[in-house]
Amino acid sequence: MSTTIRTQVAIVGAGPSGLLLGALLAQAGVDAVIIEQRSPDYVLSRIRAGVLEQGTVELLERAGVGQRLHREGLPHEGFELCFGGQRHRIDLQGLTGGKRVVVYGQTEVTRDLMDERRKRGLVTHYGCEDVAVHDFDSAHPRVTFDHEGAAFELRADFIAGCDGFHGVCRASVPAKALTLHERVYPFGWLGVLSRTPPVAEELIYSNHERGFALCSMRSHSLSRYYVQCSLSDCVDQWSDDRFWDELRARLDPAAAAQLVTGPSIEKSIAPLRSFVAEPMRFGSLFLAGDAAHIVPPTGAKGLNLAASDVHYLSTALIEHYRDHSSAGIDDYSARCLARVWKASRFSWWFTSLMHRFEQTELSGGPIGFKLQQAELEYLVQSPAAMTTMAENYVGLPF
Ligand code: RFL
Ligand code: PHB
Repeated sequence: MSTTIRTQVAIVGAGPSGLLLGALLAQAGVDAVIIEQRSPDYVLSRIRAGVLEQGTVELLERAGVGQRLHREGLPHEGFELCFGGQRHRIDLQGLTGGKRVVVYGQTEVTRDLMDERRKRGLVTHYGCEDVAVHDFDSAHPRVTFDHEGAAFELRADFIAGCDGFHGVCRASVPAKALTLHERVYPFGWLGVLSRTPPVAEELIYSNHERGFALCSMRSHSLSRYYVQCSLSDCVDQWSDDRFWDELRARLDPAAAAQLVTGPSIEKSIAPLRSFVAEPMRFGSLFLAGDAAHIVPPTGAKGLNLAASDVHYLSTALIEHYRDHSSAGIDDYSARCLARVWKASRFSWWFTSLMHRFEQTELSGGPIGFKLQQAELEYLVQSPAAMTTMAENYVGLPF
């Protein structure tokens, strides 16, 4: 016997997509229940994104979680490209008519959304097992799951699949209804979080013969750094000393001299992938965020794409309940995918420009490196090219 629960929107996954959707629906009086397989602490322990586009910031404000973000987030008006031993600034604000990004960790976004949900008394079931979605080709979809030893059935009008790349929602769609596009890159990112002041005020993206490096941050006293590594590497092979030496070697002499090192408080390796599943709606099941698409992190677009999906989805569902209109629901997939493909293109391009590729790749080896240097030189000398880059980095409108 299972216990039946009823809601308007069943949300699978309490990552940023699911929590943000829940918050926007709650603002409009639409009832939603979130089902998450992990614990709150586990969700909060995942160190991921750091850069929020202005559109994402505005959406978080609308969801009622803008206060701490404005207090503690670091507005960035530009970033630096490093190559040939020198740094070149990309003036985001000047090139885009005043737009900028905010550095604020995904962990903090998640924490703010969780706190808001708790304050409003909204229901999230953490630690759910055997989560399964059913009947989404009908108007009566269901989610079944086990929670603390008891079986539950959640009946809803719609299911939002916000359960990330490895989730159950996309995997439940019949293969013939889906087209999958995928590229796996032949390297990974080794990331380190350390309680040290960031090497510079702005982010540094470095193209170096030894491989890509990125200097980012979470605050004035917390740094986040990445180096391109081999896919076969494991974290144990990377002592803190080895990491700092490698990062220093990939920076310009001035930044290398400035780098403050310290013990790592988190260290992990992430593979890089471009992935898009089409379409993003199947009857009463909608996919949003990493459940539908993955971009390599070079362009800082993953979380921001999750936010634009959630904007389209929340608008569509609110219109459905408030105006009895199915227009937003019918257009959901096409509207999301138009933006997803543009961000995927930018992320792929920036990844291709900044990383060292093997000799075996089409544009790899020494000639590939030379071509990258030529493109980077062109980029920092051409206002048109820099504007294109800045426009994409701050985020296309949604
Ligand atoms: P998430 O965050 O993966 O959350 C999905 C949630 O669903 C749960 N789940 C299930 N729940 C119930 N039943 C099941 N069967 C379930 N299966 C899974 C999971 O436990 C999880 O809680 O997806 P979401 O919400 O779509 O959010 C996407 C973002 O997390 C992701 O796009 C970004 O982190 C990507 N990303 C970046 N994005 C940016 O916009 N800017 C950045 O600077 C940036 N940097 C990054 C990144 C991702 C990285 N990694 C590790 C991939 C840097 C890195 C290193
Ligand atoms: C991060 O701070 O984790 C970060 C920043 C920019 C990126 C990717 C990750 O492009």
